[in-house]
Amino acid sequence: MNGDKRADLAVVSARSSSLQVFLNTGFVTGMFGGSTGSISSRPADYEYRFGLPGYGPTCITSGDVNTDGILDVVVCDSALPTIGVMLGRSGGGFDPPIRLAVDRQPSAVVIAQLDGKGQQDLAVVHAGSNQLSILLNRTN
Ligand SMILES: [Ca+2]
Ligand SMILES: [Ca+2]
Repeated sequence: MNGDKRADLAVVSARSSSLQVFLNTGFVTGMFGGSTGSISSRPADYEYRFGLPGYGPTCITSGDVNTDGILDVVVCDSALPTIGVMLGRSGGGFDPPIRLAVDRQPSAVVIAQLDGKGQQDLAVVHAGSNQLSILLNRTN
């Protein structure tokens, strides 16, 4: 997520209504916070606050949605029938979420090419219904 070719960790919390990114330091014993620490005991390298605590995101996935070579994330919103696409910034971090309407209580999302047209599309399942939402990417 910082372009150094080392896989990093991004987590969301509905309770604190936040997205946190922990960068991979590249050392096995020091990866994600050190051999004596834990992920939760280390401050995040990047944090985004969505709004009211308790109404935050419940799932996250990553991929390059707009194919600009920078990793993006897509989060499920626990309170609204939406998902949020957060485009990665070249210098690190993410833009505020672009909210897309789906069915109630989105609970998992995947980024994949679903219609064979080359762009990354989104598929969403919901805890609040038996619907599958497919959002096809129409950007050029
Ligand atoms: Ca990295
Ligand atoms: Ca991107």
